[in-house]
Amino acid sequence: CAPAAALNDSPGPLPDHADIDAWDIKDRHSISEHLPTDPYPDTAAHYSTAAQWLKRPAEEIIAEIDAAGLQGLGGAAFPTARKWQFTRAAQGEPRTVICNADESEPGTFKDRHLLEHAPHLVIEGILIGAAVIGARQGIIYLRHEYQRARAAITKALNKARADGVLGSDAIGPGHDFDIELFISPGGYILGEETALLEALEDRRGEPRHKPPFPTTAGLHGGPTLINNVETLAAVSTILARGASWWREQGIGEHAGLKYVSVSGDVKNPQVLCLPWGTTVAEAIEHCGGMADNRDLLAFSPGGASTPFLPASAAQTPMTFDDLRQAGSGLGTGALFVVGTGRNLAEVLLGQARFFRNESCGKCVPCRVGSNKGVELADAALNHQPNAIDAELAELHQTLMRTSICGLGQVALLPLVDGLKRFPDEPSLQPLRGQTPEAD
Ligand code: L3W
Ligand code: SF4
Repeated sequence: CAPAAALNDSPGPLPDHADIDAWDIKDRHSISEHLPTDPYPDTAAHYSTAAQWLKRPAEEIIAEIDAAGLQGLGGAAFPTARKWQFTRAAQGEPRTVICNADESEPGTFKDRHLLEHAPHLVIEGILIGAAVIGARQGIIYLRHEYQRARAAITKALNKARADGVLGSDAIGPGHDFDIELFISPGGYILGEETALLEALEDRRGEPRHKPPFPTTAGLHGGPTLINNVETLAAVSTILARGASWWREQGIGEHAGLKYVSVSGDVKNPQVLCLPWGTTVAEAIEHCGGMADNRDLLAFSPGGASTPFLPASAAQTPMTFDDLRQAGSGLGTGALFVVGTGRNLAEVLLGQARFFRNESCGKCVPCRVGSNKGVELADAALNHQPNAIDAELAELHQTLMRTSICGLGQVALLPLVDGLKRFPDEPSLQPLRGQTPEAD
């Protein structure tokens, strides 16, 4: 196991090799420094929310989060208040809060923005979570390429310790609490919550079977609260401004605000903070519209795990329910925009390749099936057209039913779904045994 002292909380020298930080959207496009949900324009006010709420019963904190309607913003939308309630009610030690900052879903970079620009909001969310579940330790589990975020978190943690926010009696007399920064050993699957626990316990980072859920049996077998970066930042904001304020930020019946990473064929790829209920078309407009005079061909609203929808669905509000009903999902809120003139089949194959490459190999169907799907599609697209749509659909069903974790369940989904949803797309015809010209 990895004792707290062994956890890596020193940023060390920044490497000079090319890494993800070299891809700096701030350098290429204007991105707002202003964080619309940040309730603390004055940095001296940081942690005042925690100071007030920690005097109140934990049930009131959970009730306020519940009233705000907050759902997990890492991709799965599990009700946050329920997760906090389950973890609080679970018996056993050690009790831990983990911030999942291993943001790796393709097209997703909103957590990076929050960590770099508002680490105190995230730390405050962890602190409040710790008070609610009675945790003695907190961990920020960070994607290893996020060097600037690492520096920002380290600075913020040191400041919080110096100010007495973390450390002795942090969440009440006799209740010490501190937060360690742990750098993920790397690899997409290590952000899956149970693989993350394995890595923290110094084992090979492979997903565990669920249940039991981390709420009852997480790190070293103890109750563990694992939330995404944006979820924890939203908790601080909701408690600072109130659940009613949060609900009013949404459009119509939708509640709250959502950070969205927008990339692809838009003029200004960027992180947006949008009212819930904003449509896909409006998000594209916020980014300056389509780039290079292209029209919208398709979009994926929530990362590589969520199927592409056609341009005709662009008026769909960016909410979990609306996008699910439209046949896709909000996922991590990573809107990937594809313009006309692009080869959609290659985009879909690229997603399947990503999951094939990132499969940890624990389940045979995922390891073998994801590779088989990629090889079949690659051969039909790049060598000889072949009617493989039915075979791919069957393979996907097998992976859906037999994979331990979400990766295997979605590895072939965008490709299989795209074949059904885009019957007239020329680039996909080779997967139906036809050459594009034959249409
Ligand atoms: C207690 C129960 N807890 C569920 C908890 C569970 C987890 C959360 C959601 O995958 C998805 C995946 C990706 N008692 C519980 C319970 N929980 N039932 O609720 O659980 P689950 O299993 O629905 O999802 P997950 O395994 O956490 C997350 C999708 O998100 N995704 C992308 C993810 C990528 C990132 C990233 O790069 N940061 O998040 C995009 O769509 O496919 O389906 O905490 O323990 N009865
Ligand atoms: Fe690993 Fe794939 Fe199985 Fe997930 S589904 S545990 S990624 S082999």
